[in-house]
Amino acid sequence: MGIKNILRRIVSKDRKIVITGLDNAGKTTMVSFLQTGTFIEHTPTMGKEETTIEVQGVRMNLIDMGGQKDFRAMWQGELDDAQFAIFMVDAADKDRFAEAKEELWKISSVVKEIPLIVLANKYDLPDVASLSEIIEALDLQRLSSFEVLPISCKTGYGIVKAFKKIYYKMTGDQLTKKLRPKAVTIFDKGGVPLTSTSSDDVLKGGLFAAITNFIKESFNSELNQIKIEGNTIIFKRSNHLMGSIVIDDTENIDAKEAEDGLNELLCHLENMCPELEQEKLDEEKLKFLVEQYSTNLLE
Ligand SMILES: Nc1nc2c(ncn2[C@@H]2O[C@H](COP(=O)(O)OP(=O)(O)OP(=O)(O)O)[C@@H](O)[C@H]2O)c(=O)[nH]1
Ligand SMILES: [Mg+2]
Repeated sequence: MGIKNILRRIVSKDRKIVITGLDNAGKTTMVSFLQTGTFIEHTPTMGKEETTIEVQGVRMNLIDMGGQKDFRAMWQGELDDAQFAIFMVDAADKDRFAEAKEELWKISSVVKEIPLIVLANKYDLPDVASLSEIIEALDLQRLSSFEVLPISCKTGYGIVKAFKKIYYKMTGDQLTKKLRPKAVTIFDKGGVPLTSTSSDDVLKGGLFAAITNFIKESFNSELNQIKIEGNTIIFKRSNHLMGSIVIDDTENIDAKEAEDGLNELLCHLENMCPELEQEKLDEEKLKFLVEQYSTNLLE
């Protein structure tokens, strides 16, 4: 065996990430969101489930632990040879914070060996606890190191940010993000803009009008990409919606990646809005969904 083989072995070693937290916290929902880019309903995990995902050349072996009482005794054994620990808490279920604290503290000695991140889930719900309330309720300041991040495994809110953090803590490298759009706009089937999110006031000038015109025109053509005022606009259609994404030409544009990002968002919206099948449209809901999901695209 040559030196290259040995190096490859070390470099390509899977990183083991163990995901713990009370039952119903949303652990399995997060794993499936990472795999599919959208929300899927799951039944409670019996024992544990293993999944491998690849993030920028690093293979992450996600161990999704069952959170019901009977399975909690298994957590420590899995954590013993892990490289990273996630503890997930349902931020809307304040009545169970004391129970969550108790379980977290049972495994708290892991922080001496590996990084631990607390994910405060369900941040799509209106009545969630603030991060400082969670820090206090779980007594996190007493840990030698901790980090809490808000996410939603239903809408995707904060997921990329959380995984960037996890990747950095585990590898010491920054997860580079190639796609950095300036704006994302969703239109109805007729080309009427429904909602727009942008990283600055990029849509204030003539650009927004230009995008809207472009969308109308592209009905009659195969055109799905144009350049306006130093920007590239990419356009995509799903069953009931349309979307556009604006990228600065000074960025190293990977059109395929931009299209994939937009496509993921559209698939997610179609999945979350089954009422679209009945030609019904809830604009407020759509706005909220785009806002939450866009945290993964705009940053
Ligand atoms: N509103 C909302 N519901 C969520 C979110 N994430 C998960 N859920 C719901 O919470 C419930 C539990 O999700 P699971 O992913 O099965 O929870 P779990 O932590 O894997 O539970 P165990 O396997 O029993 O440990 C499901 O009904 C999910 O649809 C979220 O971000 N927002
Ligand atoms: Mg589960």
